Amino acid sequence: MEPKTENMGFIGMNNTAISLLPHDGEAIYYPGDLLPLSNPSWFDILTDSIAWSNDTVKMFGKTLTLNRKSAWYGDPGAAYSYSGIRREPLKWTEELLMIKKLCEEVSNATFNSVLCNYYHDGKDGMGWHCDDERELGKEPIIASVSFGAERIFAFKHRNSKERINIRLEHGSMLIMRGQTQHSWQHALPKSTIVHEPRINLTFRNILM
Ligand SMILES: O=C(O)CCC(=O)C(=O)O
Ligand SMILES: [Mn+2]
Repeated sequence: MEPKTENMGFIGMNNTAISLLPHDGEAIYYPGDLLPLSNPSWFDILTDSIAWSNDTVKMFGKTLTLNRKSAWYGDPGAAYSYSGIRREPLKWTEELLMIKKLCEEVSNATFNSVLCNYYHDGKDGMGWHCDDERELGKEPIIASVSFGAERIFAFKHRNSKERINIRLEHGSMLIMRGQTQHSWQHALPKSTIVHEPRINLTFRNILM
């Protein structure tokens, strides 16, 4: 698989990728047709090859099991704690390493881990949050790749409450960097009109 790196400029250069945030961070959207991930078979390959388990969150001292499924992969030692739960990484699969390499080429950054999320349909979503855990460092770079059903992804500025929505299509990539995780929250809102499943992979770099 040879990624097409020659046409990955920002909007204003050659109109191939879209810069979403007006200030306080950078979020660049690469539509699926810019990347070599648009083959629909990617969805089934990832569904079958990732060790999905039901996601859990700790709330008011109780552990709740969510419908959404997830998995955490990475280099040995790249453990991640969020929502009060510490996760040790599973060993990289061939497919995840291939997608990681593409993310590194597009973002010019390196990643040592990935959070995989599986949303059965529009009833599964993710609430407002920032990926600002200490182990991600001061200005984390996160590459988010989506497969399957198109879903709206929303940003909300922490102070001004400005809202920006983007439809994340199959085979697309969203790169967040700079101040994004400090100044903007993001969410995957639930939807009554989405009946198909979606997979999202967020590649991260855990400081070790
Ligand atoms: O599913 C998505 O597009 C967002 C996932 C996300 O924000 C996360 O895993 O932190
Ligand atoms: Mn997030």
